[in-house]
Amino acid sequence: MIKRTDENPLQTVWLSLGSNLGDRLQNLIRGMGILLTGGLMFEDCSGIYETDPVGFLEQPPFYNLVLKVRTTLPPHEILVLCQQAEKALRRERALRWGPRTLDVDILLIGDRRLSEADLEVPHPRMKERAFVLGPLEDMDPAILKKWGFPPRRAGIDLKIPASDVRILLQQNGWLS
Ligand code: X6L
Ligand code: MG
Ligand code: MG
Repeated sequence: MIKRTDENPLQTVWLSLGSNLGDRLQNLIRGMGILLTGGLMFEDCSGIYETDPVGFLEQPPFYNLVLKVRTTLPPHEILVLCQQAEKALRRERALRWGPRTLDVDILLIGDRRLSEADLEVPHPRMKERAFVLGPLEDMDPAILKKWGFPPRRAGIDLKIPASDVRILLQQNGWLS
C-alpha cells in the first residue's frame, strides 16, 4: 500500500470488468482477487450481468460487473494494476474489440478528469455502454446524474445478484 498523503489521497475508483472467453465467472473472480491484493480496497460490487457483445458482434456473450474500490494508488499505477490482472488471465489481443478472458477498464477516479494518451477519465465511452451503466445504476444511481450519464440497461440480464458475488468472494476467497 502507498501511504496516504496530500499527493496520494484516498480516492473512490469505479472499474468495469468483462469476460467472454473460458470460465467467465472464474475469470472475473480471479481478476478481482488480483486487483484487491494489489492495492485496491473492496468497497462494493454489482451483480454479474450477461450482456450481448457490442462493437464486434460475432463473439460469445459477456459477463460484466462494476467494482467499487478505494485506493491511494495514483491513476497510472491503477492502470498498470488493471493491465497486470489482464495479463495474469492470459488476455490476448488478436483483434480489436474481440473476445477476451478479462478486460478491466477504469471508469471513474473520485471527481477527477484526466486526459492523457493512455488514460482518459471518466472513461470516454462509458455513457454509451449499457453493460457499464446498468450495474452502475444499481449501485449508485446518483453518480449517473452527477456525471450526466443516461440510465440504460436494455439488452443486459442479471445472472448473479450482488449479494451472491459478495458471498462468493468472502466464502471461497479471492482466488477460488
Ligand atoms: C458502434 C461502434 C457501436 C463501436 C459500438 C461499443 C465498440 C463498445 C467497442 C461500438 C463499440 C465497445 C465488451 C463488449 C467490448 C464488454 C459487452 C467496447 C469494447 N467489450 N460487449 N464489447 N461487454 N457486452 O465488456 O466496449 S469491445
Ligand atoms: Mg472494455
Ligand atoms: Mg479495456
